[in-house]
Amino acid sequence: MGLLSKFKRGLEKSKNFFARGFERIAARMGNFDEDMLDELENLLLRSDMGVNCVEELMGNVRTEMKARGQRSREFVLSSLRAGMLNVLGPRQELELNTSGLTIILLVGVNGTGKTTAAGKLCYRYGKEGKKVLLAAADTFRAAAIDQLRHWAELSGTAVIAHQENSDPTAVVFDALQAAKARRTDILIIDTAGRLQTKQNLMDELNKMRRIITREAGDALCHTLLVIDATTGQNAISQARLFTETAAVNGLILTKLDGNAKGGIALAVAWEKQCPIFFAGLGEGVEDLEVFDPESFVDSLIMTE
Ligand SMILES: Nc1nc2c(ncn2[C@@H]2O[C@H](COP(=O)(O)OP(=O)(O)OP(=O)(O)O)[C@@H](O)[C@H]2O)c(=O)[nH]1
Ligand SMILES: [Mg+2]
Repeated sequence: MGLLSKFKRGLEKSKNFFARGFERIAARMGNFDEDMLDELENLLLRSDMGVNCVEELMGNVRTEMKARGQRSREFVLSSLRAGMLNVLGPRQELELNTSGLTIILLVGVNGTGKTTAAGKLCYRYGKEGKKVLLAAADTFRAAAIDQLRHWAELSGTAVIAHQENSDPTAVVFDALQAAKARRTDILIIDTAGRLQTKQNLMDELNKMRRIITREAGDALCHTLLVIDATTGQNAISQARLFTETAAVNGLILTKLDGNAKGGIALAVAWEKQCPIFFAGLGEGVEDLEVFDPESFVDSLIMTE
């Protein structure tokens, strides 16, 4: 199955929201007038695209309409599509270190899908023939370690884990030594989404990063923020918090198959200018795809 079909299937619910909404507005008349443009703006806002991003998208549509003297449904939709692709930027693959270790540190608030993403990533890279190791650095709950072990079994991946409530940085330390000894290609680190306070959480993540720099300075380290697409505008404040304090260099957007209206991808991309590398499109081990802006946008705006 191609990427477009996978996104279309995953985004069935989001598509119903945006594409059907657009059809309702456009169906009334052949050409767009001011009222219809206002309704379109409203629809974009209700799709979770965020005020700033919507302002840019609509500004762009209006300017293009004026410049070309066009008001047709097709023209509006195609300039909207171009604007959305511009906000999302080109498709970007997560870079892997070809001559050594790549570390993927997964961060994010609780319940966004970090552990699931860790499992799906190790399955994906394992299938590509990479030697993968998982680190259970969420020691806050015993269940988190079991959950990670369950995912690891599906792909036959080794897990480095300590007891519940042990120091997560110590888990990372052990995982780094094991990765070196075993000549691991990719080390995926699952972290806690909730500690006593947000400050604890940020301190913990920074400690992990310091140990990574100290123990594996020549490894390529990505810190990926996992965001639940169904949380709406709250995702923007999470993105701000983590990118400011935890040196995030990319995003994984999960649960796009849920009741997400889809627009949050654009809202966070606009806010953070940070690439979205992967999209979670379901709960299965294979339901994580490379985020492809064109497939995403087309799935969102096309009715069939
Ligand atoms: N439908 C759907 N569900 C998902 C996706 N990703 C994760 N989930 C579900 O979301 C729930 C939370 O996922 P976890 O991976 O446990 O989230 P977490 O970020 O590790 O949570 P904490 O460890 O509590 O911080 C689980 O029930 C997952 O099955 C996705 O892409 N689509
Ligand atoms: Mg977890």
